[in-house]
Amino acid sequence: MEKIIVTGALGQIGSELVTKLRKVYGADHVVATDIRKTDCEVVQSGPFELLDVTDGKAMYDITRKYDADTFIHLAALLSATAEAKPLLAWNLNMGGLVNALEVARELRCKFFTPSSIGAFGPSTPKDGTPQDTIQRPTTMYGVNKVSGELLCDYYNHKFGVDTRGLRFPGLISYVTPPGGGTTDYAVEIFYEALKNKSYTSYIAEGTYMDMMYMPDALQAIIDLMEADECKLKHRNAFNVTAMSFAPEEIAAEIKKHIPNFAMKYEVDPVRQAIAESWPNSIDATAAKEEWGFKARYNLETMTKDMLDQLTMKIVKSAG
Ligand code: VAH
Repeated sequence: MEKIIVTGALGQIGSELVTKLRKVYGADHVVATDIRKTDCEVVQSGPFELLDVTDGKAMYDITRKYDADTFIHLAALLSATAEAKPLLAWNLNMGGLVNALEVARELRCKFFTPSSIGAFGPSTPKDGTPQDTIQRPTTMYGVNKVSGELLCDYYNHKFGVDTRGLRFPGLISYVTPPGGGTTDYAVEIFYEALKNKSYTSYIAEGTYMDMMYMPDALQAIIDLMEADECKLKHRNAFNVTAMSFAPEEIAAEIKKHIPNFAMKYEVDPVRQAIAESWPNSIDATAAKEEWGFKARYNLETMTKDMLDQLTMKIVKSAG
């Protein structure tokens, strides 16, 4: 990767990925784009352009202006928002993806977009979900992700675009809070634990979902994009995961640091139904074997780092 363009650069993944890519490849080699512009590190630390991903011509013009050779497409609505606004989700998630793939095709860019464990559905094997298995999701987000996987594979075998993707689990981070996801409880809980020493979970006890700490997700994107193309038997998209836990388990881990932390439950039927349609734990063997995927954080080490980092963030913001 030499010159990289990123859409959705102010989102949960984008805001940290741009910062990491600029450290690795050089600030001027990473063009951040988003539909909004805020006064933040991503906008201040290198090239930034306003971009609505449903505007294919603007996307083409920006990509050409910077002579990008790599296109990382992150702009999308997450599962809970997509379920509330399914037509908007289809138009944005699929319209934006088609525009991005067309730009990658015309300008010969290497291409990355994330899929998700949301690409699986109730008929998928729930434990140790294989890389190649049934994908009949029952959410609009899942339909978008399966369609996106198929479209990215199509652009590879039809037009030779070097498309690659990862089926991300829930991502946990302390820089930019997520918005509109089903797994967001696993991020919110840390903010609430430090602020109120309690959290009311909208996901029920006993509901297992795959999760990953953001540093591992960012490294996985870089490792996949730098992998030798000849070694890839799969492309769109690889199962990757670091851990699988239920709400009571992350609560217990937090209690090791905040002994009087209290966990409560007020289940949101919509997000609970989404969570129950997803796997309990997926198998990442293909990613490990084909390009050396390795997660470095587990529930214990992620919890400690999240609490440490958020504490520093709160102290810093308090001045
Ligand atoms: C969501 N955080 O909750 C995203 C992710 C696996 C979950 O795709 O929609």
